Amino acid sequence: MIIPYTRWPDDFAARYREKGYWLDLPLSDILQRHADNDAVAVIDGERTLTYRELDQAANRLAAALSRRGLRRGETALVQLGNVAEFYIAFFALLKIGVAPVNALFSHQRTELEAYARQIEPALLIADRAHGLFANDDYLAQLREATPSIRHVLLNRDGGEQGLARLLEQPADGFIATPTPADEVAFFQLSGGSTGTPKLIPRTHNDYYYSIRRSNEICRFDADTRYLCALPAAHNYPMSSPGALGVYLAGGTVVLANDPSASHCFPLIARHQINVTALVPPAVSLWLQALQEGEDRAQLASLKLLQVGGARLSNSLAARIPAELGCQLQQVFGMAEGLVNYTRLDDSDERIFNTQGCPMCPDDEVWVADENGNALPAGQVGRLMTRGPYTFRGYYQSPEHNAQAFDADGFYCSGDLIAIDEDGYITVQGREKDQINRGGEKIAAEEIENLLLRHEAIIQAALVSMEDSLMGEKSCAFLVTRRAVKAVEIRRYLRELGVADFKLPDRVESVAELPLTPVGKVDKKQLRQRLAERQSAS
Ligand code: J2J
Repeated sequence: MIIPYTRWPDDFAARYREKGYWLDLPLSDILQRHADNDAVAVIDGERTLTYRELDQAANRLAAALSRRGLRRGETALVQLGNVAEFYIAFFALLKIGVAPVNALFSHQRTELEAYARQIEPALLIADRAHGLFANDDYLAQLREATPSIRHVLLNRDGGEQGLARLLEQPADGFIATPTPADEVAFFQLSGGSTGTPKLIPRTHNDYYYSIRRSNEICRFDADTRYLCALPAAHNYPMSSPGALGVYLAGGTVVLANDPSASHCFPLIARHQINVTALVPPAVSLWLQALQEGEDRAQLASLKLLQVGGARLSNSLAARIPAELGCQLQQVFGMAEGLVNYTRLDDSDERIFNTQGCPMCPDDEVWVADENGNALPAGQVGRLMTRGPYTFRGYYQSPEHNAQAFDADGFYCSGDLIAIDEDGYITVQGREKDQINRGGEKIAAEEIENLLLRHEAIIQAALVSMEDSLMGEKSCAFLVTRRAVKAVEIRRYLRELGVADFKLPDRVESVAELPLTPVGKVDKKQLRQRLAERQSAS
């Protein structure tokens, strides 16, 4: 069985191999190569796993899953938070050629079911610590709605379905059977702009390259001590260079439950963390904590702070070395592929004011005007890209793909950027219908569709509004049959089962929605209204 995906054309694949980007190694090699390494790979609370232990745990789980009949080419839906089991499960599944979707821990029923519908998983791995899986009610519902699920494993469950039980069984004679390196290794989650969250097939070859090259740029090595404070399943802390970069380099990953200063500062001090990755709002909160008297000495070991996921203001950027006492690296990446970094030896000017440049010499990035023509350096337009680790199509989405790619296979990310003479990018805005709430992405259409199912709502438009901490928050403009309160709308959406970060921060009732000349909702005007109101207050 093989998972279908949009392949790179043969001539591109040949070139990427020739240039040494694609090595034809499975991602499980990242751990496999350290099978005899007794250095610490991951620290999760009071638990510590060496590379040897992590690899053996993954082998035991992989062996147990094969005994239960899971086969190469099948898929799994996984929802684990920042726990060592996340990596154990990820490597175990790679080893038996089962491709997971790693849902975020903040995801709820709507998201899980949308993913399950698309991949028809044979296996579900979830956590009793998640509200949905605290008892078996939702589990039964999900299984009923997803007949493909043959096996369920639960973290923090001592019973029959417990993950812990499988981790105790021996892996005698286990032989790994990963999928071929140019096939799908797993699915990454798209931030999305459409009604259903899209999945991004990532192959071993492309993802492994992206991690390896990230390590070179960020200089990760066996002395790297990385704090993973963002959701482990997100592409950024997973691969830029993230935890997988650390494992490849033989360093240590320390897991944090959240990026708050009160949680992270003591972890940094205790484990002598030298690099971590944050989104801009977390940076603001760290700076604020220091101003309010948190001891900066706790951060003494921290050498490099990566910031990405959303636009970092120049002023916040400049405060990082000055107040946190470490170097800043801006990261502008996407789960679809392309990642840009400022380089460690770039000037402050570049590090503070740009979002870096592409990591690979064969990343083709250009700026298009609305007719698809290339714009000269410095002009703002649509980001177009293709390259050895940028995907060629969303999973099973031919219609959307026809819009998201041009005839030459360039992906249009929906970002508005400018590229300077030296190839450095600044992110100027966005064309996709998405809200970037402090790095967490909300597809407006997904929420609007759910709002329209409410009996009192006739029309709905979700737009971004500026927020000093989060960068953006969301506002729902509604045309309703009767007066509705924000709390009612939020409760309604929560009951439908959407992730909390997608609930509108504000609800505005209006008599009608403004339209553009072609009859689409004029979101620009709605955003302007919010901005005017904000500047007036
Ligand atoms: C402005 N916007 C940014 C930045 C991402 C590394 C880092 C981030 C992601 C990520 C990632 C931005 N400034 N520095 O996958 O490997 C916005 C853009 C982009 C979208 C992608 C990685 N960094 N963005 O954030 O798939 O709009 O990946 O298209 O979640 O985030 O979101 P996502």
